[in-house]
Amino acid sequence: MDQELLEEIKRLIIGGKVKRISNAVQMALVSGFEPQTIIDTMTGAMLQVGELFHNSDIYVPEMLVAAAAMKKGMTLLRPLLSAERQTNKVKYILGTVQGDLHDVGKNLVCCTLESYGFEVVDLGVDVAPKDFVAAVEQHSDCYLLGLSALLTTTIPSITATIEALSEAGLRDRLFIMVGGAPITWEVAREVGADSYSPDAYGTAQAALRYVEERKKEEEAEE
Ligand code: B12
Repeated sequence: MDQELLEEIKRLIIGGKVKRISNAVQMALVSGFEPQTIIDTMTGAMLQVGELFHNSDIYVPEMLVAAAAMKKGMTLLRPLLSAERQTNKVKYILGTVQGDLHDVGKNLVCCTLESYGFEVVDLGVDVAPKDFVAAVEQHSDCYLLGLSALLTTTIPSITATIEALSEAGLRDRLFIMVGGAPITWEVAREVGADSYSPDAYGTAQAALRYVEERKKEEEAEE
């Protein structure tokens, strides 16, 4: 298999070449690369984009087109993940809280979780507490929830969401993770979340760790 095809996908994501990404992904598939290998390549490229952005080597428009290219590639690859992974997935409800329209980081978290085998229920941006409650009620088998907030002024929306979940009697069944530029471990504790991560990779690792712990506890109880 031609490794250069993966290098090309990486370059297209970093360069935000939305129109050319589908063709490159198709070529990699035809040449025999597994969908997961291509997803890992795209995730690696997006992590590099995140780093370039944080070092001010690229700016918002470049980052947004890179994120769009990743999203386009994922729409092709998602249906191709193995049937076992499609049916045996752990769900993760994710959304940006009320009043907040930032979604680049949330989308990156979404793609990364999917690439690690989670089935993400993406509620989008500006999600009201009652809509988080409705989603958790609807997906009664889901115990993972991620709340994204990029504005200091929308941190209270996280608190309001967690309070609404408590009032609905749903809080205790959930492992709630929070993230976004103004969030720290201290903020996470203050709002009553269970976990925090500064990036998409850390989010996936923390979710995987929690799922493992939970499985062990369930096995011990049996
Ligand atoms: C792009 C951007 C925008 C775009 C958003 C486009 C979009 N579709 O998302 C636009 C132009 C629309 C925008 C608007 C505004 N913005 Co703005 N924006 C940014 C900017 C430059 C980048 C954010 C970003 O995409 N980062 C890149 C991604 C990859 O990183 P990330 O979002 O942090 O996500 C990572 C982690 O945080 C984590 N993560 C994210 N979500 C989650 C969730 C969970 C569960 C977990 C565990 C982890 C996690 O993983 C992600 C991937 O590694 C930031 C500055 C900055 N450096 O952060 C300002 C910034 C967030 N914006 C800011 C402001 C003030 C605004 C506006 C109010 C401006 C205005 N006056 O209109 C509006 C508000 C609109 C609204 N109601 O939401 C301020 C916020 C200040 C503050 N502390 O409150 C910032 C910090 C800029 C600044 N320095 O002043 N913005």
